[in-house]
Amino acid sequence: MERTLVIIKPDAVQRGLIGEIISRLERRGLKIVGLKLMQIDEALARRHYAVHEGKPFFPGLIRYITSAPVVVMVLEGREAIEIVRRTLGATRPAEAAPGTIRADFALEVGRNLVHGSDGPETAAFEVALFFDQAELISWSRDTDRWIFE
Ligand code: IDP
Ligand code: MG
Repeated sequence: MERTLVIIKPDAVQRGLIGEIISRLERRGLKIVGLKLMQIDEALARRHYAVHEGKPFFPGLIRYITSAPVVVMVLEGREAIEIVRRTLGATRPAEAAPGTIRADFALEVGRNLVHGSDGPETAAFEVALFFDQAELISWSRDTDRWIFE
């Protein structure tokens, strides 16, 4: 089973889309093992987005992600990383496939509502960046056998 980090970004929180976004990921069958509302400070934002440091959009990205509360969650499932990325849609909402969160609710790359880890190493790094071990719950779900073969 893989674990991946999702951030419901400030624009999604401000627009009242927390429930909609959690619902889409939850009903897909992914299991929630961590979930909280928080405000990202500048230091955390810089660590999370360190790979983008130096790019023209970096200062705006840090302002955006720290501008209002976010909801962070850890989702678990087979191939959870790729499944989440595909459920979110392409980074640029204009290029996102219809039916994805970014295509259905967003227009611009700088207000694209959600973050999902992009690979196993980043997922492990990001989960540890946002959650203490004690905040992550390993639980057995009675419906797992109806979701996983
Ligand atoms: P991802 O979120 O789909 O992994 P990345 O390329 O890793 O996309 O970029 C991280 C975030 O930085 C994007 O989700 C978006 O919020 C922001 N971003 C990326 N490119 C641009 C841009 O050209 N203008 C403004 N913001 C951008
Ligand atoms: Mg990325």
